[in-house]
This record gives sequence, structure tokens and C-alpha cells, in this order.
Amino acid sequence: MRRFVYCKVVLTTSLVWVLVDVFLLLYFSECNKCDDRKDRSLLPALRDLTEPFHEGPGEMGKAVNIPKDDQEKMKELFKINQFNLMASDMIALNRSLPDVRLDGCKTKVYPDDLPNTSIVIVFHNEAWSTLLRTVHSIVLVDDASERDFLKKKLENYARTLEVPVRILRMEQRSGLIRARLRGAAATKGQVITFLDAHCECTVGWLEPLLARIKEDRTAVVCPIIDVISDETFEYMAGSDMTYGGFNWKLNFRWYPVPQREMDRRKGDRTLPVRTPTMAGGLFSIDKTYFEEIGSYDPGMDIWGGENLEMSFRIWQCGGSLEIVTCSHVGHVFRKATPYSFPGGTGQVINKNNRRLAEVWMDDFKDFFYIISPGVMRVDYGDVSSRKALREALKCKPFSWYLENIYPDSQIPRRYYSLGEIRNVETNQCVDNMGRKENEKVGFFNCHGMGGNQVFSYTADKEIRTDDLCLDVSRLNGPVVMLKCHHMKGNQMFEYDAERLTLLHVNSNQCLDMPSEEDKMVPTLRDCNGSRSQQWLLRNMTLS
Ligand code: UD2
Ligand code: MN
Repeated sequence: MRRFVYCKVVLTTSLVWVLVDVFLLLYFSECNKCDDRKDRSLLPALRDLTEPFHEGPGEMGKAVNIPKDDQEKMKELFKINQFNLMASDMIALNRSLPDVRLDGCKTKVYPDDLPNTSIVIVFHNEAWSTLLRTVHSIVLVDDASERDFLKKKLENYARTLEVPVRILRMEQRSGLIRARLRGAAATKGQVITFLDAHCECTVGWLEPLLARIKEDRTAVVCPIIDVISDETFEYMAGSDMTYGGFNWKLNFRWYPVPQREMDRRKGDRTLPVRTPTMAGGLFSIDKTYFEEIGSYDPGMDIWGGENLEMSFRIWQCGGSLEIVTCSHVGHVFRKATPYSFPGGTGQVINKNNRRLAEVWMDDFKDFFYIISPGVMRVDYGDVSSRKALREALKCKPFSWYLENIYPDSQIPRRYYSLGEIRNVETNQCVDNMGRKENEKVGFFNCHGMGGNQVFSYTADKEIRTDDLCLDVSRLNGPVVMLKCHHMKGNQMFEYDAERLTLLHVNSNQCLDMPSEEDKMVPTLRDCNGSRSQQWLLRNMTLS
């Protein structure tokens, strides 16, 4: 059956901070018995999203390559939004995209009476073409904002789509968190769907999200986020085999979906993946559940941290966070932010991160603080009302989350020490020297300041700093830092708290101070009881 779902789009911008509230009709495709012409008259933009609309740049999600002569101009325009504006402007606002769903998704049948949804898109100085493509790809639309073209021109454009548009204005730059709160408050749908302002939705993206919420109103659901290239605007399918995690610095990161989650779904990749965290920009949530569970932390500014805050809160307070693999939405990922961060980028993000760490992470916040000790100086304001929320909702501790939702977390649920690893002979410390994955670990005078000299010896007998583990692959070999694999093997060390030795079990050798040739790199040697093979694993305290 062809059906229309009554929707509302709320667009919030933060420069002059305009909040636009749009009514839109969402069109669902499967139809055989209905009157095409009648329905179409309501929906000027109606068409099969997977058929090229016209021959033109970017159709079917193809890359747009700029001719040599225009490269200079292109680079100039890139700076405005930190993506290839020239390419974006060449692409039709309603370009076609490939149907990138798993085959099993294409034949799924969803209930007729899905809840309706409001769509909230916050934006600050977005480009015209990316914003409009976001709106178009959910089939129709509108909006408004502060760059000149985001004012009258946008309203006029919306009018051509024959959908009512309501415009609200934020008084001052508030950041995406408070802008979304404002947008959410203005919605009337049963479900709120949040999108960034540079997205493109693909065929059938919404039904599986709404269907899952209909099944369970406490499920907060994300589409697979496909990648729209910031250089060419090529559309590239995202993987259903990655899910959301985070590291000690509280950066959101994608990690492979672990075997336990594949097993739970009995190998059916079309079923939702339970994800420890979400990227943050694209998700649907039951409106009353959004309110019940504490919406967002209004004390967070501009950008960052709200996605982990919400992820922890949902899991710890009894909901679930899922990636619905049958739903695909594209997003322009940028390498840099185009807009300002009043107060300074680091300040803002660290403040937000401190707020979430203080409220949700219990003592595990030490991992965040010890690896970036400078953060301790950032004022995070008052979190008492968020703590009260946690009380009122009777949310579970962070240790429960680590044990049950994220056992493969980079933060170990159980550990022996978190602090420096000091050599008894030289009184120097293991130090990652700011080096990266696959590089040797270093050795340096202990400074007691955390950061590069923080390692955790975990209950799984790995020595890790963030997501990197000390790893040795040959006899008498140097110690390198590799991604922790949880498979023991070359990453397993046994600490003897009396002899103070760190035995590398696989090679049956002991961790020793660096050799003459490689002065800065701890190494393995046959265990000989010398002081250079003795290590103090200290728990660092925060001041
Ligand atoms: C990701 C999320 C983003 C948000 C962020 C962490 C995705 C795809 N994106 O970063 O939604 O969760 O992580 O906070 O998961 N904006 C404003 N006012 C501001 C700043 C931004 O309205 O002061 C708008 C901006 O125009 C955009 C949205 O907020 O529509 C997200 O900002 P972004 O695209 O710069 O964030 P992104 O994708 O790097
Ligand atoms: Mn974005």
C-alpha cells in the first residue's frame, strides 16, 4: 500500500539561530493498487530515489571530479564549509543514490501503522546545496537561517514545495545540543528523528527505524551512516560490521562488531546491532522516551560529548541503543570544523566531556583524566541536576555498562593498576613517547604527570594505554604497541607482585630495561632476577 506519513521537519540554525519548523509528507514507496496521479500531485518531488532523475554530476551517488582549470577556485570554496562546495553545488538537490541495503532488507515488510516522526535538523552556517539535499532526501521540505540564502531564499524555496513552514529563532549561538533541545520541544510527532544538515537519505531508510521503535519504545535507533566524500561527494555505503565505541580520551570511535553480537543475532546481519555508543548526529527516538530519559544535558556547549552522554545514559538507565542495519543515511564527514567554537575548541569539548564523565562514569572517569591530565583544569559547571536525574531514573553503575554492554571496551572493567610502570634499576618509566600504533614503546624519566606514561595492567593480563597494548612477537624482541586484541598471545604478561617481574608468557621471557643499542625501548630477556627486570606498577592519584 502506498501510504503517507505525516511528518514535521524542524531546522535549527545557530548563527542567527533560526529554528524552522516544517511540515512534511513522507512518502513510502511500495504501491500497486493506488492512484498514482492523485498521490503525486501532493508530492512534487516524488520519484524513485534509486533511478537517476536526470543525467548529471553525482547521480547514483557517483563522484564529481572538478576539471583542472577550476582546481584553484575549488580549493578556495572548500574553506567555507570544509568540504567541496563546488562539487556539492553541481549536484542536483534530489540526486539519485544507489540502494546499498543488504538483500535481506529489501524484502522486509513493516507494519502499516508505524508511528509518525518529526525530523529535527540543527545547523550552523550550512551550505545551501548540502542542507537542501538533506531536506530533499527525506522526500520534501524547507527551512531558513542566517547566511543570506538561508533566509528569504530558503522560505521561498520551501513555498514552492507547498508545505507549511514555521520559523523560530534562537537568540544567540547555543551549540547543537541546546539547538536540538529547542527543536525537539517544538516537535509534535510520536518519534523524533535527528539528522545533521548535510545528509542524504536512501530508499527505505525510515521504516526500519520507526518499526523498531514501535516494537520497543525504549530502543534508540541509528541508521548505518554512509560516507559522502567531502572531496567528491561520492556516496559510499557504510559497513554493517562496525559499531560505536570510545577511547580513554572519550573520542567516539568505530570498532568491528564483536563475535558475541554476531552470535546474539544468529548471524542475521539484517537485525539491529546493539551498539555501546552512537556517533550522535543521526538517530530516532520515541518523543516521550526522549523526555523521560533526560533529553540532553543543556549545560553542554557547541559540539561534542553529547553523543557519549546519551549513549551511557540510555544503556545505564534501562534503554537500548541500536544500529538498524537496514536503514542507510549518508553524511558528509569533514576533516575540520568550518565554524567557530566560542570559548576555544578544546575548552568546549573538554567541558562537555567532564560533564559526562562526572555524571555517568563513576571511578572509571580516572582513565579519561589520567590520560589527559590538563582536562582537570577545565571548569565543568554544575552537574547536580544531571546527577539527580541519574538518581531519579535509578540508573545502573558504569561498571554494569562495561560488563554487560561493552565487555570489549578500551576501558578495562577490572584492572590491577592504572598509572606509571617504573623500572627499579633505572628509576625510569615506560613511556609511549606520543608514538602511534605499530611503533615501539619508549622509556623515559618518570614525570608523574600521567599522559604518555599511563598504562593499565588489566585483569586480562594486558598492559595497555588507551586502545594500544604492549606486544612482543619474537625472543629478545623490542616491545611495540599494537591494537589490543583480547586474544592473550603476544599481549599477555604476568605480573609477579613479589618478585616485581613482568613475564611475557608466550616467550617465557621477562620485560627488561632497554639495551645499549636501543636505549629508549624496553625489551625482553631471559628472566634472571636482576633489578632491571623489576617493575613497580603504581596507581596514580589525581589531584
Ligand atoms: C558528530 C555528529 C554530530 C554531533 C557531534 C558531536 C554524526 C554524523 N555527526 O559530528 O551530530 O553528535 O559528532 O557533538 O554523527 N551545529 C549547530 N551549532 C553549532 C555547531 C554545530 O547547529 O554550534 C550543527 C551543524 O551545522 C550540524 C550539526 O550541528 O548540522 C552537527 O555538527 P557537525 O556536522 O559539525 O558535527 P560532526 O558531523 O562532525
Ligand atoms: Mn555532521
